[in-house]
Amino acid sequence: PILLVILAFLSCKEENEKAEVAEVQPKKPNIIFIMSDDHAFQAISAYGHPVSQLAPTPNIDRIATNGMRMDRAYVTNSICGPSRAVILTGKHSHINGFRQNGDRFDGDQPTLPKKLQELGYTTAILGKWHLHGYPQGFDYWNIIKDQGNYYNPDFIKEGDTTRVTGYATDLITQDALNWLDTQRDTTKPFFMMVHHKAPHRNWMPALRHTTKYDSITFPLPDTYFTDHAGSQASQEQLQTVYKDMYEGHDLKMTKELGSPELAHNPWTTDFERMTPQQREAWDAAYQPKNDAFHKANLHGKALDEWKGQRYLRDYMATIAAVDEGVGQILDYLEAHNLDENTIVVYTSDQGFYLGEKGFFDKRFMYEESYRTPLLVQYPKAIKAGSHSEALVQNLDFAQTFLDYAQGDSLTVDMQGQSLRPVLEQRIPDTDFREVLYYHYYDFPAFHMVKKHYGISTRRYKLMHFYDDIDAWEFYDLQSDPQEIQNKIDDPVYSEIIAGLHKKLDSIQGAYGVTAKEFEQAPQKQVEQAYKNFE
Ligand code: SGN
Ligand code: CA
Repeated sequence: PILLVILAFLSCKEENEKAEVAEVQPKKPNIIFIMSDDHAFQAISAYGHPVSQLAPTPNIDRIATNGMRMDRAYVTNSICGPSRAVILTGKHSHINGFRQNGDRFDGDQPTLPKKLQELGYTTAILGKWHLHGYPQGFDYWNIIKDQGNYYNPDFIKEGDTTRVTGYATDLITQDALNWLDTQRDTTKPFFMMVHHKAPHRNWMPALRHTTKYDSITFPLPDTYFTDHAGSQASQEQLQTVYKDMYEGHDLKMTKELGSPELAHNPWTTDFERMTPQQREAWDAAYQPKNDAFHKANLHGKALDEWKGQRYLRDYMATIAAVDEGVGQILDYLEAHNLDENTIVVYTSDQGFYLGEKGFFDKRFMYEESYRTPLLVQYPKAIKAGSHSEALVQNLDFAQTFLDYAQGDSLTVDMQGQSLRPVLEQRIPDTDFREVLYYHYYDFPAFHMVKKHYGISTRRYKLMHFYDDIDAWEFYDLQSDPQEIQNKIDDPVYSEIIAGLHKKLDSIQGAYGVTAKEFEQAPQKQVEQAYKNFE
């Protein structure tokens, strides 16, 4: 017995020593950053929007249950490439140089993954890249070429492009699981960016999900039909569901009863890439519903509403595979005891319209596209089931991850703020940030949303549309959350608006915005673009 006591004492001592070592040198957290493309917060059931309640996302919601749901997360520039550049650099578009899709990312500049490598991390990026050039700062990368395709997409790995048979979302999830399981350097903490193509246009669900929501009638927004009074920029956009979607490519409508042949389908590549077997399974799912549509012989408002339903069914069904993939990654972490020490983030490169104001796509500084979903779990430090109303931005990710990776010695040349005090509920949400800055440049381009910049506070929003227009808009989100009453000329708000102008000037100064940022596109180019996209 004495021997047992001694042994027990010794092992206890050893445990204590281990614990001490662990305390002195805390293990750096792993980071998994899962970002989908164009995933509206309205389409994540943890956010409670009625559309999502009919098409829940149980696995994405697990992150909210395990951690924090952020209700006021925004982007700085609501479009794909620019959002990604902001996340990688922690700097606004005018500083990182990537203002609009089609720009080329200067990969030589300092970035989050490079910094994490310096701090001892192994890093990987899988899926959508969309910044041209190849990724730097990643030990492993396997990216989708350009926008990518849902079926049999091209992947670029170490410079080689290969068409891979399968469904993009599943292929990206599988690659993530493989990297975690067999490829990463297990002696190092890891940073993995999993960037889905889904649910980007043209919303092609996996074959197993093509009829998933056919029996559901989704609620269309109150503003689905609107005249956009008060917003010239909204009147002149080209992203209205029932005007600008292509009947074949976007809505998967067929030309006539009894035929699988698609109606207007200007970019044939998405469907042409399918194998004959995939196409057969697809047609077997879509032709009966398209035939039913032809028989119904809809017109006018009924047709516009039918298009809204088809859009939402496909959009939500495309998310189903993303949700399953998130579940598989979370399961993997739990099965391998990695969940406690891993920060898992779920977000989108921006928000998206599910028919609000009649829109699809993004770009505008209105809430649906300006806001982005943001869920974060990290059992060690973030309280399960918590939520936050702090005004945060995709600009903040880099500093947040570096803060967790590096601790209090953090000094970086970036423009965001670490979210750590918010995530760990160490400060009231209202203390985090008062004003957010936004600037969208991608004009003339797809959907013809005009260039604009602006600021938002917890309650108000002021924006200026410029280029072939010079129009200010102001909204009181408290009385008008749908942003349909532009109150820029309402004397009731004149003092508030004057105060916002001052804040706008000062935040532009603080972020280093110069006159160069407000250059106009040549008028001829704008006119031509309206013709091209109409
Ligand atoms: C494509 C889409 C557009 C979309 C842009 C930018 N058309 O051009 O609808 O706005 O991408 O999206 S598509 O029919 O070819 O998909 S982004 O998310 O990459 O910025
Ligand atoms: Ca996007």
